[in-house]
Amino acid sequence: MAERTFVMIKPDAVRRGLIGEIISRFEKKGFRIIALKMIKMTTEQAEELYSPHKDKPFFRSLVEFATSGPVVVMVLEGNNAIDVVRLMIGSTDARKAAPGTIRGDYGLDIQENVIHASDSNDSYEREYKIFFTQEELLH
Ligand code: FUP
Repeated sequence: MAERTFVMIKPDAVRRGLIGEIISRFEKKGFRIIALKMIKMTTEQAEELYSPHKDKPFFRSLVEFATSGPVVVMVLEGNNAIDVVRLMIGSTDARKAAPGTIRGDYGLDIQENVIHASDSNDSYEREYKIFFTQEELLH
């Protein structure tokens, strides 16, 4: 079933020059890029993106990290995009993420963990609207 998901390449991965490597994996897998841009997100956008974690002890530090440099945000479309992209990115804690996953191959930290992807359709609907207008979805 064609489905959409929201993906963000985090500031650590942008700083380390991994944008191309990561986008390339999604293209080779067969996903269609529906929207794509590099931005420096605002504190308000970061707080909204991570609002499910607003009561967690790591929330402020997470918002600071997310706003610490440019990120690349995108909408991908393909069969079961939400679950497949979650499989491709691997476990939250990059130290424990399986080799072969994006976090497993490129990360070594639980906070600076390279990439974000929506974990459900409800998350997708909430998250992409923080960064894109309807007009920016190009298919
Ligand atoms: P994920 O969906 O895999 O990105 O993970 P979560 O939604 O559980 O967490 C969101 C972000 O919070 C993670 F990307 C990293 C950060 N985090 C921490 O910084 N510390 C923690 O103990 C757990 C998560």
